[in-house]
Amino acid sequence: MRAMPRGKNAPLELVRAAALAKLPRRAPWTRGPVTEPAREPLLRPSTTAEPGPRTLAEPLVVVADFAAAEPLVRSGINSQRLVVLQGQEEVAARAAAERGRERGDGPVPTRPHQAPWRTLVVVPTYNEKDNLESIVQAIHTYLDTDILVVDDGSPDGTGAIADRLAAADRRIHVLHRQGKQGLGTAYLAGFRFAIERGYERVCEMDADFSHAPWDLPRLVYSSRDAQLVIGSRYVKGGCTVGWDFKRRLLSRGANLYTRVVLSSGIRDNTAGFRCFHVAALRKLDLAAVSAQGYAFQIEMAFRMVRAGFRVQEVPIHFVDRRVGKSKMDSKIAREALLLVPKLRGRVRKQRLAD
Ligand SMILES: Nc1nc2c(ncn2[C@@H]2O[C@H](COP(=O)(O)OP(=O)(O)O)[C@@H](O)[C@H]2O)c(=O)[nH]1
Ligand SMILES: [Mg+2]
Repeated sequence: MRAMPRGKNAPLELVRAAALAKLPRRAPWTRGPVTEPAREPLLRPSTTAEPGPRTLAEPLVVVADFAAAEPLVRSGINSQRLVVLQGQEEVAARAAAERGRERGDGPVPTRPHQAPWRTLVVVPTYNEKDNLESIVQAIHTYLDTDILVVDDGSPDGTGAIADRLAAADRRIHVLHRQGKQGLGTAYLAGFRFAIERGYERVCEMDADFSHAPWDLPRLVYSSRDAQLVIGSRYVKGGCTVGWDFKRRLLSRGANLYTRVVLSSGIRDNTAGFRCFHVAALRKLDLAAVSAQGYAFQIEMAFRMVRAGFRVQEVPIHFVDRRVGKSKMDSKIAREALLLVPKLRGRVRKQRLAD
């Protein structure tokens, strides 16, 4: 095992060594950036799932901290292969990550990372009974954080599972709402909860493992200088895995349309994996947010940009849900189509950032 470099350049040396040793080799005649194939098998973050054989064969890459991890992910390294030390001892961290990968749980840290801010992760649920317990467990494997489940009276009993989890762990909270009221209003309820209870960061994350739990601490750590961090599929190093052509076209089309109409500079406007500064949300007029469905993501990102806040996109591999059904429907798509052009006139430019 390689010894940890010492001295003031230690983190840099570590990254450089790791990068040089582990970057996929390129034939000299190939052009363009070094990237791994987008469609590599998912190492599914569940104790019951089988680990992807190719992913396991690829060596782990050790980096000193989350800041050092980002350039590697942008260069095409799957974050699933990253052992981010962030204070952990290297030998133990590598061993824990290796064991985690073999179990199918990803590059598990020796202990959950501690966010430097009081953080709440909001997980909206509608019929997620087969995902909820394992996603909550997976989140807590990677990040010691509070979690708020916002359940819209799921007919499959997800709400009762959430109550059981909350009763066993003080970090878990549940908000029950009457009937399916849409993703946007679920997140707004989560934001209000975060504001009222004095959290400093609030994250959005799906319950269905589309968002890798090991990417959650990356988002939170990246929020040091950005009031909104977006886990982005459409920046260098990001991708979607497992979606059929129709779903890819819908997402790409929605993002292209939004980019052209709003020209806010954001590439993945519909992404649902995010970290906000609660202080920034306090300054926004949340009562004015009109979108109820997925257009909510477009509207929130645009409002943040218009208010002068810094928005940063970090690449993620988004993986299609493993169990349960998508709640995406034509009504949700129509809402986005009609709302986007209105946002330009409706959301005024103002300087709310310090
Ligand atoms: N509370 C609540 N959660 C929702 C609603 N619609 C979707 N969700 C949740 O939002 C997340 C994203 O939805 P999903 O169906 O996976 O969308 P997709 O990934 O775009 O296909 C999942 O955790 C869903 O359970 C809703 O109306 N209310
Ligand atoms: Mg999903």
